[in-house]
Amino acid sequence: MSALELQSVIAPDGSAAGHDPRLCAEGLLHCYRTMLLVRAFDDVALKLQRSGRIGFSIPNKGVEACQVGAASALETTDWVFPSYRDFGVALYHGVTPTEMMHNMFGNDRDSARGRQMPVHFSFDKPIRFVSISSPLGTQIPQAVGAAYAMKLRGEKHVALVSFGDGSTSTLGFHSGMNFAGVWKAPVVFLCQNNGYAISCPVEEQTASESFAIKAKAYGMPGVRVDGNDLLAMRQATAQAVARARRGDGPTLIEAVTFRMGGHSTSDDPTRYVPKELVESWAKKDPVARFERYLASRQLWTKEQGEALYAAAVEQVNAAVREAEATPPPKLESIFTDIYASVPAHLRRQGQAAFELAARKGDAGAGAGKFPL
Ligand SMILES: Cc1ncc(C[n+]2csc(CCOP(=O)(O)OP(=O)(O)O)c2C)c(N)n1
Repeated sequence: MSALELQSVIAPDGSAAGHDPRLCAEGLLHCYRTMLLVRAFDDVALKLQRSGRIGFSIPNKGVEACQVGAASALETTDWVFPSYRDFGVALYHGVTPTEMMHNMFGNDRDSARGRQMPVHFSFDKPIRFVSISSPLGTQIPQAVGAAYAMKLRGEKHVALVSFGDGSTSTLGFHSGMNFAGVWKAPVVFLCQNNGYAISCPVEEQTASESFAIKAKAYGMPGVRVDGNDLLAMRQATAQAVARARRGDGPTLIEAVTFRMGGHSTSDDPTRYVPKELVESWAKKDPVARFERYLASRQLWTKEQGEALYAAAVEQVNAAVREAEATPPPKLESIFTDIYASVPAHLRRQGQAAFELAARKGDAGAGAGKFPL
């Protein structure tokens, strides 16, 4: 398979004759429910942002199959080094919408206690889903280092690192790919080519004929996969994972997909994405494509799909109710989880601040806001 040939399994009409997804009916439905949960989270988060209840969210509409298909090929003992746009990977691996919502509201049950931006999840539980970093591409060398460490220790686990097309222009991508190739590290590079890096289209991101072909320069296979085809993503990731686990080294997967929403809920993509492009990708909607496949297996009807989506929205709404009712972090938590023992000068400064707050009272929500 050349680096430029697009791999797909599910035909546009939903048929996948002769393909064995290596998932039972319940496994396929778990993938479907996770995609619906991602979409429901998107819808609810947009309303929360528009009504001023959260700072922002990152839309995932259009990239659900790419993320869930890849996640479904991992074991829970494998590591994920995600980007901020990886809700499908997190939810597939057992993160709950409530845990994500605590971060979105920055409340006292957010594991970072409100010190991070929304969508920069980290989880207080034994899950191999690494906390999200804002600087693009930094997760790439981290994943390679972790994968190489597993190789040195003789562990048979794999690291999957996920990033967007824009992140291939970072130093982290080139150094990570180079080290992984040289060390034959057990890592899978998942480049989600969703068409844009904020407003920068892929044509302005690279002069290369594809992202997958960049793998050749680093001595590893590169594959281009239809990112809106859940089974193709699952198959390609499973092959890359098996190769890494065998000790044969890394693979670069370019998932060709499309971001059907804005970069974030603060963005207006209508100002730079041509209408015709949005319309052409809407016809390739990954959720509808998987529904057609499930229907061809007698696992889906329109009514069942609507009921499952309504259940997903209710699950996210329940998460909102819980997160919104949870109080903000206490001022005294400012040093919690930071130092094994708080240095004396910080303890003094903290004490002075706590005493001042006790005398003057809480400044109240919104006080001291950056004047934007
Ligand atoms: C090193 C660095 N440069 C710039 C930014 C600002 N920035 C945030 S998101 C983004 C676009 C990233 O696009 P891509 O990697 O394609 O991921 P996508 O958002 O499309 O999923 C940019 C430029 C950043 N966070 N880090």
